[in-house]
Amino acid sequence: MAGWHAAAGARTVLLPQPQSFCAGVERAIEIVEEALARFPHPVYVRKQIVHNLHVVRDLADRGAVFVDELDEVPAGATVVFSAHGVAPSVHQEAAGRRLRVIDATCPLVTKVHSEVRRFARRDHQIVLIGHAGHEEAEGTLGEAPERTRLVQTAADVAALPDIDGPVAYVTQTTLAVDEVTAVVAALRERFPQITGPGSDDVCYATTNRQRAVLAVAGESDLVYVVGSRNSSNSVRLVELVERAGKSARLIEDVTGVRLAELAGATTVGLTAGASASPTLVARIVRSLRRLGPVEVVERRVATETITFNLPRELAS
Ligand code: 10E
Ligand code: SF4
Repeated sequence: MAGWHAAAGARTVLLPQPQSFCAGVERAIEIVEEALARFPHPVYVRKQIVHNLHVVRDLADRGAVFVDELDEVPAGATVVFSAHGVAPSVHQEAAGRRLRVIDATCPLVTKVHSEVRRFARRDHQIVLIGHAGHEEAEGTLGEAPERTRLVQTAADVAALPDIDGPVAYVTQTTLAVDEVTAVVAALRERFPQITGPGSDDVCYATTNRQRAVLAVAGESDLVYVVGSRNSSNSVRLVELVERAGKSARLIEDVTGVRLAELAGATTVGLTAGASASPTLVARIVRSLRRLGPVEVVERRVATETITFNLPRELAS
């Protein structure tokens, strides 16, 4: 194999923990599995249930039909809403079409939607820190579109118009903690009276995966992050490692591993975003073992025990 000799040799693989599936993703996958088991097929899923190619392919193989918009779902059929959440207008459209809806929105995303509604009821103008075009941001914006503005950076904050009256901010759940801190600081300077969420909107899983990858980045010659391109939390992990001055690469699975970059990389960090399965990580470790002896070292910064109940429609 070309490059095999250069890449061969003993190496250490550092596995930051936590990594891989979070509670919201596990719940969303289980919701589709349960819907497939209980309801007449086809079971439709609006958008990717989570932003991972392998998860989507696997559920599609088992009968789930992924669609972009509700008008692709026949009246009366069952449709699952993705873990990223939807705007109220999507719920209204589904009700109008007499669809059986099973909502796989992560409860921690639902919490952000509730904050927006609460601020809106109190007549606040709202700033959402998030990424334009991302499904979670679209859904959250949809709670109070007439009074919510989206910003991504401190420069976006500077470009905001003056706002009369009370102002509040909320955030997407999968942002980089250090970036949110910078944008919130800019918001506080611009709007000293601004109120925020009771506790941070960046969720426990995002925070833990970021802390964990930073705990191994310094020692790693290269860090692989397993995840799909459209997975915000996975991309944030890559950027975080790069901001720490180290090399990182997002790979979909073992096929993304390049022998050329492993030459001289005797310590490799290996993590996975919240929507990437741990089996993808295990396969990469197995393939690295074909290049020589591998010592796997786990670095755990937190233990996650959180689980979420299934929605009412599937609870019994
Ligand atoms: O692109 P994201 O990181 O928001 O989503 P993902 O599907 O890769 O990971 C799960 C995160 C969710 C559902 C958003 N809170
Ligand atoms: Fe929920 Fe956080 Fe996982 Fe998103 S990343 S699904 S908010 S637990």
